[in-house]
Parts: sequence; C-alpha cells; structure tokens
Amino acid sequence: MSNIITKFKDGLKKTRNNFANKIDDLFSRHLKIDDELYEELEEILIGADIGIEATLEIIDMLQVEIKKEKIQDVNKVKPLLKKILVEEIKFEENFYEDNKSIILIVGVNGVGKTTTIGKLSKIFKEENKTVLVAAGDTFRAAAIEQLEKWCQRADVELISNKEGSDPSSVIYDGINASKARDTDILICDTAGRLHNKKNLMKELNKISRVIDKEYPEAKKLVYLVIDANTGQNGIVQAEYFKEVTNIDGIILTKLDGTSKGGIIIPIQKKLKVPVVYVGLGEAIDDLQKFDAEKFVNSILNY
Ligand SMILES: Nc1nc2c(ncn2[C@@H]2O[C@H](COP(=O)(O)OP(=O)(O)OP(=O)(O)O)[C@@H](O)[C@H]2O)c(=O)[nH]1
Ligand SMILES: [Mg+2]
Repeated sequence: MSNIITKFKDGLKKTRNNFANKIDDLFSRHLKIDDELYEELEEILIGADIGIEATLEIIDMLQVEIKKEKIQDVNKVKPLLKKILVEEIKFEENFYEDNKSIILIVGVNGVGKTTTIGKLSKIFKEENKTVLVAAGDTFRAAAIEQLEKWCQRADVELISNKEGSDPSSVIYDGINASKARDTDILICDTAGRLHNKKNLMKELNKISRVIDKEYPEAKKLVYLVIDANTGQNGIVQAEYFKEVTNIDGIILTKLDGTSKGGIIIPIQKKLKVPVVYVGLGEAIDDLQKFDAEKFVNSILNY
C-alpha cells in the first residue's frame, strides 16, 4: 500500500470504526433492499455528521441507481454507495497553488493554523518549491516562537517582527523578502484571537490591500482552517469567515481525533469551497492533499 493511502487509513481510523463497521453490519443483516435498509442507512450517514441534506441526497441517488440498474443483491449496494459518496465529495475546480503564490492561513484560535503552516511548508519543499513564512499572528509572543519551531522543523525561513507589531507590516516584509529571494510560496500566519467580526474584517482587509498593492503578480489564496472535531460548529465558523473574506480552500484538521469525519460533506456543500488539505495527526508529515476517492475508501474500509 502506498504511503499516502496508509496515512489516510491510519488517520481516519476513528471515522472508519464508526462508519464502515456499521455499514458492513447493516449489509450483513439485511437480505433485501427495502425501506428498513434505507432507514438504517440514513441513520448511519447522519450519525457520521454527513448532515441531513446530503444524507437525503445520497439515499435518493442510491434509490434511483438501484432502480435503474435493477439491483436486487444487497452486496451490490456498498460499491454503489462508494461511487455516490465520491461524486458528492469531489470538486472539479482546482484551487491549488501556482508557482508564485501567497497563502493566508485564517481560522479561529486553536484549530491548527500554525501547525498546518509547518506541515504545508514541508509538502511544498518536497514538491521542490521554495517557501517563506510570515509570522502574521503578532497577538502574542508565544505564537511567533511556536511558528519558529515549526519553520525549523520544515527547514524554511521565517520573517517575523515583535509581539504587538502590525500584522500587515509583517506580511509586507514577507512579500519583500519573497521578491528579493524569488521565493515560490509565501505562507502567512494570522491571529485567531481577534474578538469580533469588525476587528477581524479590518485586519484581513488591511492585509489584503497590502498584498494587492505589493504583490499583484502572486496568486492570492485564503485557506480557512477548521477543526473537524468542532462538528456543525465548524460550519458556523466558516460562514462567519466567509462574510469577512473570500475563501479559496478549507484545511480540515484533526480528522484523526474524530469519528465523525463525514462533516467534510456538509462543509463543502454549505460553503461551496473545496477541502484542499486534511490534517491527520500532530506530526509534520500528517497533512495530506485531500483526495475524495482515498477518503471514501478509507472510511468505508475498502
Ligand atoms: N491530532 C491532531 N492534532 C492537531 C492537528 N493539527 C493541529 N493539531 C493540534 O492542535 C493544537 C493547536 O494547534 P495550533 O497550530 O497551535 O493552532 P492555531 O490555530 O495556530 O492556534 P492559535 O494560534 O492559538 O489560534 C496543537 O496541539 C496541535 O498539535 C491534526 O491534524 N491532528
Ligand atoms: Mg497559531
């Protein structure tokens, strides 16, 4: 098995134990495809945090397909469910980084922004891209020190200023350093502790203006980090950020800590923004580019 598949499998163990076991048990108990089977399946999908809307859609698609293909054998339902889940999760557009990109990492406190920056840096370096990081969370000294440690682990340079300095000035310095070194990707940390929407909007707008003015040649990407363990509340957070800034991609962290990884479906559906990376653990290699097929295979135990 490839390393990436193993990572997905290991990281999604809790969701798989909750989901695949119930699905397999369901199909082993039912001999016929009937209303009872659909009802139980519905419960399992909702229990995995897939959300009512998406669950009903999935059941509906399943029923249509089963009718169309005249399927009677229960054993043929799981592969069909797999296909439908992959279709539900797949995003056609590609929002990934260009060779010259500036990435703003945003999200509420504690979701995993700083950690993810270290992991992302490593991924980009492995893709032979040059990386620079800007310490835009100037809210507390510890944030800068923590980011410094992650940059050391990933072996990338950090541009920072002292605690309390203006975040957009740090981003400005980061842009200048990126230009001087001809860096491919500049990743910017931001503070998760800005108390209200007005402050958050003010700060992100200011940073955006600096980027638009100083680095128009770079592709600007805003990645919102969401902790998978927060469940439906993660969707509320995302809607909050969406009112404040444009979001190009979602990074769903701590999927290893939840049995309800199905949350990925309503997040994408509600926000119409793709999940681009997933966090599957605390170590530097525990971030993966999101792949719908690998994800579904992992949670269905294929
Ligand atoms: N298990 C697990 N833990 C994670 C993952 N990503 C981050 N964490 C942990 O989450 C905690 C918070 O991570 P940070 O990177 O400090 O989060 P942050 O968003 O920068 O937090 P603030 O700067 O306080 O807003 C740390 O203990 C990380 O190790 C993940 O994918 N899996
Ligand atoms: Mg942080």
